Amino acid sequence: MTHEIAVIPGDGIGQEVVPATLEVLEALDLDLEFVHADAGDAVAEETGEALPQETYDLAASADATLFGAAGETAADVILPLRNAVDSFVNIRPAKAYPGIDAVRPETDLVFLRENTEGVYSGIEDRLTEDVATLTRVVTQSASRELAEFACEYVEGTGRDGFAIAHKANVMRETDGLFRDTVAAVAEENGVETDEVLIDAFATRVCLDPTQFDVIVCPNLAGDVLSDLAAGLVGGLGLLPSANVGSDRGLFEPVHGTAPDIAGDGVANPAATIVSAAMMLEFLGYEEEADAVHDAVETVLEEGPRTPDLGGDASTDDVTAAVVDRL
Ligand code: GGG
Repeated sequence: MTHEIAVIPGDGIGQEVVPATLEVLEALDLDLEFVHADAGDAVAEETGEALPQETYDLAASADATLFGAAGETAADVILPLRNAVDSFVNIRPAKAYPGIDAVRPETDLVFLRENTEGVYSGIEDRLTEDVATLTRVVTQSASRELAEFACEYVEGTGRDGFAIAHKANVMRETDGLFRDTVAAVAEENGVETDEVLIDAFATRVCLDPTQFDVIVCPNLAGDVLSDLAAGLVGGLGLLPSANVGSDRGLFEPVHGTAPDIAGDGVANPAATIVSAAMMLEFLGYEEEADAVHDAVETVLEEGPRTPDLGGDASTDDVTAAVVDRL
């Protein structure tokens, strides 16, 4: 059966790491049909629309989407695209790789981030020149869907349970509802949970990341804390992610457009290649997904490495080495 993959590089280094990842996928010779589409700052400048309707429709109908990075138009691109694939959870593993100079080489975390609401609900107003407001939406239904997924995830991956990261001592209604709902679903499913305040988590994870394993958190917290975890493992060039819905998924590196190096040909493709491995697993190509993971892990350990990891290799060098390993 052919799987249709929407390919949306977006902006900045998305234009470099996504083509690199396609080279890896093509080397596997699977029954994948790649359909290319545009979104982001450049399209917005040209057409006035950051996310053309045909790009949205493609993501909504394809079996999976491979996305690169969003820049200034992130709110108009990545948030609707996650809606297009009905994604209720953003899975962000943060793992240190052997041989990489990491602040905390013992780090092995998985963030399960709520992906539809919270402060990313897009409800903002400018009331006066002096005052802007934001409405933070938390629903029991979205919290429950995330929690049910988290329970299945820890059971499926043989983990002990998960931590619920929140700030319910201040955001009593919204994070209170999130915490209580997630905890109740875990209890219904016999899954153990811990609770941790988001600010305390930030300190504790830096001091000793082995205190944590799977972390279930609201939308913004998941975005910020996973970037923090990237700092522990060697940088944003290493963190993949999967936006998973019931039938579809959108796979993207955690990093953004990296305008400081965009166009230089030195972006680290590892995060996007591993995101594609997560896509392969989602589509049922488990053996190939493992092979891609292993190839990336070997290349990270033995080199070549891009400058973010202390090397002087190009995106093409790293990609060729991964393909070679495969
Ligand atoms: N590939 C990730 C990306 O484009 N990040 C830019 C960004 O601002 N993302 C916000 C988010 O992931 O919710």
